[in-house]
Amino acid sequence: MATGEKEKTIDPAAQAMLDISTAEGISTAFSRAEAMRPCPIGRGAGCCSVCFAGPCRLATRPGSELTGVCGATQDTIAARYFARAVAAGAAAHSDHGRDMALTLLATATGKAPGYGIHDERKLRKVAHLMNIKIDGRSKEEIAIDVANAALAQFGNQNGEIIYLSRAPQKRQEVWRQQGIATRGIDREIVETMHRTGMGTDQDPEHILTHAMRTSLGDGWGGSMLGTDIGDILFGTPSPLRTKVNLGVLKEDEVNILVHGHEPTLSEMIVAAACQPDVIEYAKSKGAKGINIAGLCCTANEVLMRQGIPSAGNFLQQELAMVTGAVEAMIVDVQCIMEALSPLTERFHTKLITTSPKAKIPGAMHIQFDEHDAMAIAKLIVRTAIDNYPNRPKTRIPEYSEDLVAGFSHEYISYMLGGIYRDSFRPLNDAIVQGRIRGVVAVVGCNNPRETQDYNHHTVVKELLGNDVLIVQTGCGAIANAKYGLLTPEAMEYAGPGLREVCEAVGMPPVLHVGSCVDNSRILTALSHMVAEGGLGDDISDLPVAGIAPEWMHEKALSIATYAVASGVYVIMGGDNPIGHSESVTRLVSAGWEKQVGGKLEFEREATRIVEKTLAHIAVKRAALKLVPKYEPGAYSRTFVSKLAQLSRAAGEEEKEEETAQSN
Ligand code: NFS
Repeated sequence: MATGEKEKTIDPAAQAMLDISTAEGISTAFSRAEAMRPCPIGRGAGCCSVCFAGPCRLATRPGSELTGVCGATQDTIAARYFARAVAAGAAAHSDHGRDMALTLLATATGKAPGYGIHDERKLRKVAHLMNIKIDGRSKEEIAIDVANAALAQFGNQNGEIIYLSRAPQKRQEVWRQQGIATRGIDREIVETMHRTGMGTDQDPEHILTHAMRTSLGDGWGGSMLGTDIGDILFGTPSPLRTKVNLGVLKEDEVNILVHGHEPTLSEMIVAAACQPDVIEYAKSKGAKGINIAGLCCTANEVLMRQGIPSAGNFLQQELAMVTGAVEAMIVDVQCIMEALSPLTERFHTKLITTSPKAKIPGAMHIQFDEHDAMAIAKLIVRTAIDNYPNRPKTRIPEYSEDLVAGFSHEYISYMLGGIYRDSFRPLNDAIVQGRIRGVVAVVGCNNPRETQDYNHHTVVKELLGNDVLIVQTGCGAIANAKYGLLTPEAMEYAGPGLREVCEAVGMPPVLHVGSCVDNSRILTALSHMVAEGGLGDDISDLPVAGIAPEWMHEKALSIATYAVASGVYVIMGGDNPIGHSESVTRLVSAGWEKQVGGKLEFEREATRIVEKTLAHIAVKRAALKLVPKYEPGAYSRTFVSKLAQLSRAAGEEEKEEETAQSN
């Protein structure tokens, strides 16, 4: 659903804060998105700015014959634009992974007091995958080797990064045959930047193929290392119950929001806030205690492992400040709106930047250093406490919902198979029998160009009703948590087959598997499903799909690309970012399907996303000769049909409007 005058969000908490913002003339991403129409040329990659003979504005209408000053065609420009976005996204996730490896090294060498190795089993598992000797060695010795091997993945020049070997054999062969087996994480990102500068790679297909190689270094490299090392340091998640939405803020406690992406600092803030001297200090300022909550993917990191509540997803960062109840917002990297800083002039919240990589004018900077983590975390928490007496009248919306999170692929396997024989067998069997039709990952951001959470919610609810098991990460998981879909009670939306399986296993039908780097857990789970047997011999054979219905970040394009390169059908909501080139749009869908078995499509309407996903699952099931046969229309439940009617009506209205305008 596109953003209209009334429909900015389906979240009552966000709506309450938006009403206040409108009444008080507070600018938010919602109001700015309304005031700022997207540039019609830039939106579909119709503009090139990689050299300074330009920028060259090309496509103003499809089929335009214009080229850039250098002769670059619309197709080359769109391919370069896409590849650069993938490189930027891969860089963000991978730099996160690198920092985790550096923290592990500092921890294992005794230079990061306060951190420890919490999951030795996972450490040994990762060491085994990396061919590192385990027997007779201390966990620190093993961890040093693991950290160094991880760091070597970034600068590796030849051969392949180690984790590609976790994929099914057939998938690895596809990568080698296509020349996209990642050599080194950094190497491919740098090469993308080189190739896509003025005057180097000018063959759109060739550029896009390298984009896949770069993205695989994210999914099977930087992100996977980020996840694994996060688990080693802070523990592999297992289910826990907590709360979500702005209502988790507390009237009578010091509210500290951790926002951004990396768990290193946020874990330490959580630990610091539990120290008796710090709690006493808060009480001395009149507060009853200290309440930590998260935003964006930092929220998911500490939620998955510590049960720390989430105040909301991407579009709720400004709204949290508007409650007047946030003493400090601690940010590190990624997805932090610059608009938070001017907001601190109207509210008492201290915006504290902590990463050596990210400063914001107007924010306080307390640089985090893992070598002295607890002291810095305490300083930050005390700064928040000192701000408590400055709190104005608050207006915390009374909306919060329970959720169950913590489904690492290890836990999923254990949950399915039991402690003595953890395995994906029961899941594969349920898919083979048709009780579960397929598995779909619904992931990614919010985008103020879309009604907040609407597509996330609609797509998931509808797929559940069609016996599709859902896995979620990132802001998408938070979106559905806000409406109670991440609880066992969500079973009421599940189709009869899915419900039966979930009840037998004792799992909810929507599994929160973590932050965006934890999409790598999904790659691992898919590889396990293939290894388990009965569903083909490659990821591209599985009846699965990936959806990012409200994405906005370059990271989402990188995730989509590595999922496709791993053999998955991916649908992204919103506008097609390469829409000015029909040929490049075809290359990433039909073209990539031929090359690697996965494909990428852009589709705005939730109802179409659902239909396409179910049709794809049906095709894959038919290829595997699984029952039930694909019956067109069989999945068109009332809800989908109603949506289809609505979207058709909306389309007709739009057309009428266009006709009226052109007359
Ligand atoms: Ni998590 Fe993915 Fe950002 Fe949300 Fe989007 S980028 S890393 S999903 S908005 S935090």
